Parts: sequence; structure tokens; C-alpha cells
Amino acid sequence: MSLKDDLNQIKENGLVKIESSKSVKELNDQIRVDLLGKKGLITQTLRGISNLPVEERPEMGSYANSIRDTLQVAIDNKAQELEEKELNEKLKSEKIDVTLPENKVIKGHPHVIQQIVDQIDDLFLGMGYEVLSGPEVEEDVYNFEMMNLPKDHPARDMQDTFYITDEILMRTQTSPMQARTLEKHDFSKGPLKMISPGLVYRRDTDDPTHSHQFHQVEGIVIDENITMADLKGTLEVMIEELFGDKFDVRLRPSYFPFTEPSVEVDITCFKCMGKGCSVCKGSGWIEVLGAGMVHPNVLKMAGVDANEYGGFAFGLGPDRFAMLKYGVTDIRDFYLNDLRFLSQFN
Ligand code: FA5
Repeated sequence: MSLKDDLNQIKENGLVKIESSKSVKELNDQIRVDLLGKKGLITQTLRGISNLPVEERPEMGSYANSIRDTLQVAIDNKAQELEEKELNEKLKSEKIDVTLPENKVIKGHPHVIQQIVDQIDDLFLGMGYEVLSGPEVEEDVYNFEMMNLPKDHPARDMQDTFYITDEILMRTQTSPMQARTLEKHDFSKGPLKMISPGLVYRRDTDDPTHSHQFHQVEGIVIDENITMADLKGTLEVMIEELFGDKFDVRLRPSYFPFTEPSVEVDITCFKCMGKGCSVCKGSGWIEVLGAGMVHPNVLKMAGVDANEYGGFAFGLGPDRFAMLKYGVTDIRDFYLNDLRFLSQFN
């Protein structure tokens, strides 16, 4: 067989293979390489040209090139045809069925108590306070001693807690943040105005208004010439902001070792509006926070000159605020993680 016959044979067989090819991958990886690649049939056949007489070589060379071009064009055309076919099949199989039921995304929201805390944070930030958080696992020194409750002080009984060691405990109040910030504050740079929200723990017996784990927000303002009137004004602004003006507020003399004088602040019971019921234990009032003028001993223990500086502090219970605001009759509902209850406050 002549070289020309060989080339014709390669072309015929090649075109049949190209035409019957089933995928772009087969066409490119196999057929194109076998026919036109460096070690492909055309290249191998062209090597035979050197055996021909010199005058026949140019004609045979250009004939081989034309066959290579024919095969190249046939491969390109087939590749385009197969690509289109593959794309159409893909589009067909990936068709979107708009009648399928939707995949519902359940959108969460902050817990109702967190919503109250956020509202308090916003209000106090607007009044120029810092918002800080402190450790829940606290040292006895900060939780009690620096709050004017030395070891064996009888008032420690009011806040019995969970001890980790003799010196480390689950904090019973956010008040240790008073000592922690007083200790660090540089009064030459201005007054101390801080609130600190967070969880606290007590060995309280759970009932409709008491939980062994609950939230508090501590507040402290220390400067020169701060009076009890500043405390009262601040608390009234906060209570009106959170509850509107439908509840009465009363300040009742009380005792805390770290404030002198001390008050307990009550709001009209939301359930009976002051008549007396099981939620307020017949009093018509619900206690929402404790407050007072910071005791000089607390200032002294934190290294602050109590003759020059003084101020007020308060500790409020956002759980009780949430009960009042939404008429929730049992504080324990906040901690049961029942979505039927919690999703009402979206
Ligand atoms: C204190 O914890 C003081 N540290 C508050 C304070 C701060 C006074 C700064 C003076 C200056 P008391 O134990 O009363 O005080 O708690 C404060 C508030 O936390 C209460 O008014 C109440 O709203 C809430 N609270 C107290 N015990 C519980 C409980 N077991 N469950 C839910 N809320 C509670």
C-alpha cells in the first residue's frame, strides 16, 4: 500500500470514530490524541515521507496536511455538537421544580430576658455609661469581702451559693463588678459610670419569683457630689423607659452591707395591679431592684478616697422586669427552653 493509501485509510477510519464518539472527553482524550497527537497515526505516517524520492515529498506533505486539517475540523465540529448535547441534558436533568414544598428556614430571636438586657444596655449607653461583663465564677474576695461582707458576716446568709473552693464561688450578685471597676478606675480622667449585666447564682428555693440562676444588671456612678436624688432620677428614667408610666414605683428603706443608706425598689404588681395576689404574695408590689449610696468601706477597700468621691449603685433583676412587662406569672418558664413559650416574645 502506498503512503497516500495509508493516509486515506487513516482519514476514513478516523472520521468513522469521530462520528461515533459519545462524549467530549473521549473525543479529546482519546480520538484526538490517537489521530493527531505527537505519537498519533498521522505523525507516524508522515515519517515515511523521508523514504520517498525528493520530488514527491512536497506533494505528499501537503496531502498529509490536508488530511490532518480535515480530521481536525471534524473533531472540532463533533466536539461542539457533543458539548451542546451534554449541556442540554444537564439543563434538562437540573430543571427546577417550582411546585416542590419550600425548605422552611426557622429564624431565631434573642431570648426575652436578653431583649430586656439589650434595652437596658442601650438606655445606659445613651446616658454615657460603659457596659462591662464580669466572671460568673468569682473570687470570694470580690463577691463578698470587698463588698463589705467579711468572712462570717451574718448577711452572707441572704445570698448562700455554690462554692467551688473555699475562696472561689458562683457569684451571687453582679456587685463584685463594683469592686473590680473601682479598683481600676482612674478618677483623674473623669467619673465612673458603668453597668454590668450577667448571670448570678444562689441556693434559693425556686418559686414563681425566685430562680436559683437568674440575671442581674449592676450599675455604679462615682464622682464628686453625687446624691440620692441622682439615684432616684436615674431609676425613674429607666423604669419609665421600660414599662411606660402605668406602674407606680416605691423606694423602701432596706439593708445592704455595701450601701448606706440602702433602698429596695418595688413596682406595682402587674397581675393584680396593687390589690394583692399570689404572685406578689399579697403585698401588691414586686421587688425589682436593690440600690443605695456606695458604702465608704467599699470605696476605701478599692483604693478610692471616700472623702473626695462617692456615689450610688444599684442591682436590678431583668427576669423580674420581663415578668412585669409581659405578665409572666412564673419565673421558671424563662429557663425551661419551651419554644411554645419563648417564641411569643419575637
Ligand atoms: C442584690 O443582689 C444586691 N447586689 C443589689 C444591689 C446592688 C444593692 C447595688 C445595692 C447596690 P438582691 O438580693 O435584693 O440585691 O437582688 C437584686 C434583684 O435581683 C432583686 O430585686 C430581684 O429583682 C433579683 N433577684 C434576687 N433574687 C432573685 C431570684 N432568686 N430569682 C430572680 N431574681 C432575683
